[in-house]
Amino acid sequence: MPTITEQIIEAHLVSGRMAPGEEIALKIDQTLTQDATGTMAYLEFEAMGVPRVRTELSVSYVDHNLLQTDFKNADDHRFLQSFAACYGIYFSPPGNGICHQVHLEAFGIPGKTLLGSDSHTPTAGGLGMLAMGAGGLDVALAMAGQPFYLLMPEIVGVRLTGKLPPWVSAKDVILELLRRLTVKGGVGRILEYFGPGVRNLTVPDRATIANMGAELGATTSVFPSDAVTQRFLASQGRAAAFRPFPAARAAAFETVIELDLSSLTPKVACPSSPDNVKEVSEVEGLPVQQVAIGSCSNSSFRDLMIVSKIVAGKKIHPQVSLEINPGSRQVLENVALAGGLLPLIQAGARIHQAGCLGCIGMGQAPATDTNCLRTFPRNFPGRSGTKNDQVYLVSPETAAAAALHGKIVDPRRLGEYPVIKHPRQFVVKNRQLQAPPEPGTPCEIIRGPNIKPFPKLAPLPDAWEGVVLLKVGDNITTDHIMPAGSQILPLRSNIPAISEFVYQAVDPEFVRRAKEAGEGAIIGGENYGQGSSREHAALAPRYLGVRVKIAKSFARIHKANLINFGILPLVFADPADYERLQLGRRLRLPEVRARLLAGDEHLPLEVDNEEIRLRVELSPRHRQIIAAGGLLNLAGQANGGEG
Ligand code: MIC
Ligand code: SF4
Repeated sequence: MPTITEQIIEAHLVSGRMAPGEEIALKIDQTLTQDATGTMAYLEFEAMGVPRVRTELSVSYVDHNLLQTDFKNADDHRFLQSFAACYGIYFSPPGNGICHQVHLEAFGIPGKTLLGSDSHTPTAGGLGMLAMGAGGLDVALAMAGQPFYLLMPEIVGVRLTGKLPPWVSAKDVILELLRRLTVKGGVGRILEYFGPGVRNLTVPDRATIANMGAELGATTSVFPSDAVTQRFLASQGRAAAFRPFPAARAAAFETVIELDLSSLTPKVACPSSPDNVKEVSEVEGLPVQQVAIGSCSNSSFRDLMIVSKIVAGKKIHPQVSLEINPGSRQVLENVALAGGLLPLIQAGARIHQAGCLGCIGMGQAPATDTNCLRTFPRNFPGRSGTKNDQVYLVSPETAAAAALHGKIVDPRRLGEYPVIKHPRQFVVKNRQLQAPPEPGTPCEIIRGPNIKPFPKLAPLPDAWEGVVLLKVGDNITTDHIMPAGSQILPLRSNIPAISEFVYQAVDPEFVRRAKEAGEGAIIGGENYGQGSSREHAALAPRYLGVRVKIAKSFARIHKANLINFGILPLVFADPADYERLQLGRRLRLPEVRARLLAGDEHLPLEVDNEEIRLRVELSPRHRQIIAAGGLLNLAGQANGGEG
């Protein structure tokens, strides 16, 4: 019996062979976008000239850029709403919730494929979907009915046994996997969960685990679809969406990771990487000034209810700001109906609207030299909006314990563990989702002045010359490359403006240097470009003249984005050569265009008078895209344009 992943891939395979490392093309059933990546994705979709989306379902969520400090974000929201109506896309307005949470509640279907312009799209793997994050352009192509190309990942089985002990929850499961595997441990892999422990996890638990599989670098994570899934869908008024996908057996996997849920203890990811995992008991006593509950990894009904029960009848510590960011309007409404809101208010929590908020630095930046506990999936340096921030990632239980005590406390000290029951039936009638009008209904796209056209990108020259513009180390995140936060996020639909912030916190001189040099390269270590799916981390450097990136290895989504925008990602044949490429050195790739198109597996790089061998890990399709200067150019050529 094949794995669930293989069954879903098989049913959606358009081309290629299911052998690890081979390029495959998959039919995409559903897409999602969020506003921070969506505006660009829809501009790209519009450029393709397709009159209406060709998926079974496409949804446009507004959840990231919720602060409206001037017209920009509000204009983008209106653009997205009007675009959705014109092109057959569902629209989820601001305040309705985080895309991944709302998608679980309202749209996810076991066995379907979902492509989202957000790296946490695998959250829907908790429902038995094959859900993957991608750059906006790949999502735009999927909306246009094109297949999604990826290298067939290795499918790794995670065998769960036992049952979570009191005060230990799903976040601790994924933190344990991050401790064992690190932020690169999932690269090129899909994690499929099976074993007797699966049935002891609810769908929101599974979603938390699948969500942070993104932090392992995994392509996605997949859970079985079973009686628990059936009950969840019924509780959402969607019993008809259920399809069974029973758990695979150990024999179906070449590699199996064993994880006994009963043996787990409360964990914490210390600053500033999700894999810097310790036992909560090791950091007990550390003073805490901010506690934030929410984000796409922990903001479900259960997550808020458990916090409510823990703080009920008590007051939060006077030095702590407790921030509650509900995952969706539905969560907030159902928590309120179940009596969970009042104890939070009375304990002193600050209740915010449903959305990403502080997780992406849209407000809630912590004070200087303070410690902050968050139930979020990422704590990359500076992501909170504060320089030198100290962000610890924990479960809602550990977060609530700290909110009461003003310091990190092992939640197992809190006494009896409250039991939270999912309602058999959530109140779902107030979902504020706007279905698209019938085809042919008159509509108009509303564009604000912040929305700038897509920049023109030149094709790859016959021989390429440039200088080393920047050299960085291992595990560079897209937050380093293209920071987010309330100042920069509103510029996501304006490439010339947002490019001024590339690598801002790493090297404030980078942009000036790049502009002066005209063309250049960036040198990176292992796992270059991990984290978010933001294609701006490829497009904005490209706009500044970065045409080549040379690293020891690349993260999947970022590499795909580099290719889509005509940046050549090259890998050191000998990682020791990393030491030989210093800032400012002149580089030359002779006959690069011809060699690339001829399928050469190695390229010579001339560095002053020396030569370094670089590996080309690209499919024939990738090579054509890069030679054309980017995917939109290639599509333009195919349509008879000049490219
Ligand atoms: C993130 O968590 O980093 C984001 C913000 O959701 C990104 C998307 C973006 O940068 O717009 C992601 O995860 O892909
Ligand atoms: Fe939003 Fe944070 Fe989830 Fe990204 S990780 S989608 S910013 S809640």
